[in-house]
Amino acid sequence: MGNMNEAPAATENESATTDGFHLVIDALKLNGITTIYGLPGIPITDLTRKAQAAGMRVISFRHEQNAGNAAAIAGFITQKPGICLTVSAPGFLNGLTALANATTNCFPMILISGSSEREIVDLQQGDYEEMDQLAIAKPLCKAAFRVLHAQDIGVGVARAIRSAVSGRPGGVYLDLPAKLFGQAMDAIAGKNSLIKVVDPAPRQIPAPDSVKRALDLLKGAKRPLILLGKGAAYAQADADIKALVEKSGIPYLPMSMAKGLLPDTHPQSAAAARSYVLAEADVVMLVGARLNWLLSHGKGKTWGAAGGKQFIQIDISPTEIDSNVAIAAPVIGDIGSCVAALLEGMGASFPKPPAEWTGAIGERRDKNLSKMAETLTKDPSPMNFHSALNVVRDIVKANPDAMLVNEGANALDFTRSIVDMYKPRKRLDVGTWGIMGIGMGFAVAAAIETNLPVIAIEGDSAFGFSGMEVETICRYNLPVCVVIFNNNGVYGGKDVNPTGHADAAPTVFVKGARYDKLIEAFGGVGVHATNPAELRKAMEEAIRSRKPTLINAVIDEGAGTESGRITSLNPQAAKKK
Ligand code: ADP
Ligand code: TPW
Repeated sequence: MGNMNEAPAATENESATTDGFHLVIDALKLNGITTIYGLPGIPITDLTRKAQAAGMRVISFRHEQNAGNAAAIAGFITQKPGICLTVSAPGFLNGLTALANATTNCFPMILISGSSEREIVDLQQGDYEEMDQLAIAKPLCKAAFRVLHAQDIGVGVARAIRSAVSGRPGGVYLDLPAKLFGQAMDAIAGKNSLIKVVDPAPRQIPAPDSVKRALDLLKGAKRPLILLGKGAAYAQADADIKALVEKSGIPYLPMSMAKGLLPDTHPQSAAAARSYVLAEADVVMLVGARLNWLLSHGKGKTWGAAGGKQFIQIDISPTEIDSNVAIAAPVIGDIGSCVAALLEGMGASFPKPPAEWTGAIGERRDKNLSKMAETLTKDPSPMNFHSALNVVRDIVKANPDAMLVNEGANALDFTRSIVDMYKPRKRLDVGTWGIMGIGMGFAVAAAIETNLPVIAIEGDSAFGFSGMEVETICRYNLPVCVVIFNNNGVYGGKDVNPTGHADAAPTVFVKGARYDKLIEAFGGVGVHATNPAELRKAMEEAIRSRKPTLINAVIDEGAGTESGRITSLNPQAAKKK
């Protein structure tokens, strides 16, 4: 006999409620976010399961930092905030490096972390993984929010999305206490509480007088130069940027992640005459690039002794202007709108730069390129960076759609200068901080977001920071080809312990390590390559087969220099040189 007081079996009533888990998932999906990069555990394990059940892609990592880096670079590639999901305290902290790095690099991402209960945290009563995460995240990101009630999830997610992608993009933290997930609410009310963000990154049209000021300055220049930064790559205004460069006839330099915005083989590229143009230019137009350390702060020897340079700066952030040197003509707006306005203002008869300037650049460029070509043809044994990168250069040329991830010191600097890029947003690297550890996270996201083959050129030290994610690459069967430039240590492997003690020198690793065996543990393809022919064959096969591959490329342990190209920032090493 049924008891009338018994809880009813699944009825309409039950299906008419929703909860925190589902509201988070629905809020993300409503805003076109379909992938979560994360790592499960209390209190978000069920969120990962339910998200997958709801049709989202949930990419599970082995360490949150790598999930965070994946989310950040997904944001850079897609202009949608990449989502990183972590557990509380330790998982949250593991994700923070990536969140801070995203903010520093202007990549939109949202770190969502489960957290302990406010009542216990605030009284410091020692909850499981207790930590005041919101307070800790705040100084490291653009914005930070906490949601306490299920009915506020829609607002919380909407605010997080807007904060990440509007204006200068960056990292956002969203704190979701464990209790929130189980909170039930009426399904219709829940649905109505969600917000589909309208125009999340509104265009910002530059003021017409700022555009005119910039054009007047450019017109009067004798030695103009355009500098394209990763902000220009992010903006996805590729056709207009190309038109601006070509219509003006002005030589340009791409910053590292702006390589390929125009093909590196473009006749106006001054990359092979970089120091000459930086020193000699009289008017420099920055397009989505900051005058930070990567550009010697816009002053000093790099920029020529004479001084008197004038800058035009296109940026979405008005407070970036004058950050290092005076900017004569700021143009504030989104790059798409600014470049379009400049193009329009140029009209049909914009003067081309003087031939003495473009001619002098051309001469230096040709000389440097032929010197480089000569170096690249040498075939020393063991390989050096040049002979190995000559192979990578050919492979990328033959596969211009492939995504290239790059980290290390020498492995980074030589790859940047030797491997030409042909298409926008293909080169993903250590960015503004020169951070090691982005490699495998970036590689996973590049594959997931684009489905294109990914080549990761990694210093052996750099690889170690995220190396365990080769399991992730194998698990999702991603078309990633990791090439480790193995020179037995940080910068190289030649240091010795001066005391004669058995401990290795601090920069030296196990000699002759076989990183290729690592991926074999997970069913991937491992290759040990000791010469350019073996490297070429293995890379070609990896791209053809799309199988997870790790190539251990043996490089002369004495081939690099300490700190690569930034030895000058390392006074001790500079003295040794
Ligand atoms: P790089 O390292 O390549 O020199 P930075 O990261 O230093 O580039 O600079 C990127 C700049 O681009 C930042 O100042 C940022 O505010 C700006 N930016 C990013 N996205 C946009 C955009 N859509 N429109 C205008 N400026 C942008
Ligand atoms: C998070 C300092 C800069 S470059 C580098 C380190 C440790 C590794 C260089 O050796 P690698 O490359 O990768 O083998 P190569 O080609 O020169 O041999 N911790 C972090 N970020 C940085 N930048 C460092 C340490 C560093």
